[in-house]
Amino acid sequence: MRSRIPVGLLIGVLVAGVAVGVGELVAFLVRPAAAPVIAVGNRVIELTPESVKRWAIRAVGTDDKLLLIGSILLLLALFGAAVGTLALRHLAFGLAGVGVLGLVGVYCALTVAAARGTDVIPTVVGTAAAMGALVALVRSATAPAEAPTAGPARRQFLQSSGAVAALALAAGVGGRLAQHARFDVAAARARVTLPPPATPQTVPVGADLGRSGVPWRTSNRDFYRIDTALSVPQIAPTDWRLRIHGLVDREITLTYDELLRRPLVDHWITLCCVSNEVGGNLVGNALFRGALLADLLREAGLHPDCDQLVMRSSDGMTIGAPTGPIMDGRAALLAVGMNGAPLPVEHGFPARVVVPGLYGYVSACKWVVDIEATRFDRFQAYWVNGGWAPNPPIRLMSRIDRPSNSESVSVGETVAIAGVAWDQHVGVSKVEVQIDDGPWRAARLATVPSTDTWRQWVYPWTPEKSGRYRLRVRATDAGGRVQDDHDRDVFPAGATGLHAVTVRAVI
Ligand SMILES: Nc1nc2c(c(=O)[nH]1)N[C@H]1C(S)=C(S)[C@@H](COP(=O)(O)O)O[C@H]1N2
Ligand SMILES: [Mo]
Repeated sequence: MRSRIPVGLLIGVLVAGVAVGVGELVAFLVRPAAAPVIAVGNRVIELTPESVKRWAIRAVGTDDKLLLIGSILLLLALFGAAVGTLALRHLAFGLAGVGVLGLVGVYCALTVAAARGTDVIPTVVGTAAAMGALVALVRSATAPAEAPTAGPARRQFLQSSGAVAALALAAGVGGRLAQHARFDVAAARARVTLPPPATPQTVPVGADLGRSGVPWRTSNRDFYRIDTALSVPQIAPTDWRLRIHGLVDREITLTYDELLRRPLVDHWITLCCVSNEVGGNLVGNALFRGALLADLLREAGLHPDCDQLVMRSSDGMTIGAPTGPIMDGRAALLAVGMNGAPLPVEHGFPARVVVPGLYGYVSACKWVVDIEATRFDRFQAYWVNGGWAPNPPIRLMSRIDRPSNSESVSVGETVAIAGVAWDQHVGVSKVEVQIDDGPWRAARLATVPSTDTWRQWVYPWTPEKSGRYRLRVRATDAGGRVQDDHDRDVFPAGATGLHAVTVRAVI
């Protein structure tokens, strides 16, 4: 063989594939979060500076997880290719390279939040299998020196490569399927029947303006998803426990059945992410069903000096919520249902917290398993560690959903400019629309069941001549405060500024 480099590259990529594939297979015996790529990915998320995370969310939105996994696999293939070429010269160096990679995996599996000792097993076994594959492939590639002709030797090497590739693929795909079969809680979720709420709620009359850009109710499928979970936590309802402890008189441990036996309420709540840009869609409105968190905390005998509730999810997320809003009588829910169904797994099944008037990162802990009553001066939760404000109020915000940016409209024809505005638990009293630099004109508002939701608005407008128009919107809250028009970044306490779209009127 003249050039050995392609052979080395191929060997390296295959060996990396074996590590990943066998790791996935063994993760079936441990748990999905222990799969090497997932463990490394979760650790990378933790170690990535907040500014890079924000850039990623802005650049690719909710595809950030795909981007991360793709990058890890690509890096792994590149590193593998280097190791493969090295191994053809000195097998020991190649093996050392695989070992280094294994150590990185072990480090990640052991140090990631909510790690368990057994999480290293898939990485260790995957690394060992990769070393075995490396030895076998290097032997098969170097044996031809003694072979009579290059032809059969080459064929033999290609055959071994093919076998290794098939093995890696089968282990990976099989492992993933087996993980799903063993750990997925979709079936357990489907068996759950939620008890009805004390007072059933429907879509409030007049809440849906119909022609608005987005429906009043965001369906579970369309509801934005923001979290750090590379593999969605799978918690069977029978295994779920919530422990309430810390600055309380009596610790409480709650099971799912006990939670369902508590009085449940249905409440429309608009949930919003602090990373939502002006005009963005990281906001949704759903009918949440749950038990009042304040009742539980009172039963536990919450101490008056507790000003922060630190909520932990099964995957080690920490979310610090201010105690005040949770105890002030609003519908702060330990939620089990969303739009009439048990919480979707991606949205926190079996249970999560939702608090009207607080951003998700300071309240809405999904897959919650632990609530510790503590103080802001004693504990800094995950996002606050990354520099986000510890306890910011939700920003008064309005958005134009229709027409969309750069849409064409017809001269002389009336278009419904429509959208939503929100300032949860404060309320929106007025929405105004401005065409170019014209006067601000009041839009028609839909009725709302409470101040805890967004409010749809619509403003009919007839462009009179052709050309470009800039449409802007601003809201006024229930206290008469007009929306801040100063442009501010989402970091560290939520974006401000007015949403504008440009349309073209044509004849
Ligand atoms: N366990 C866990 N809960 C979490 C998060 C997370 O990363 N992990 N993200 C929070 C953030 S930043 C937001 S905005 C909301 C989003 O909830 P959703 O995905 O149901 O829309 O969940 C919050 N709860
Ligand atoms: Mo968020």
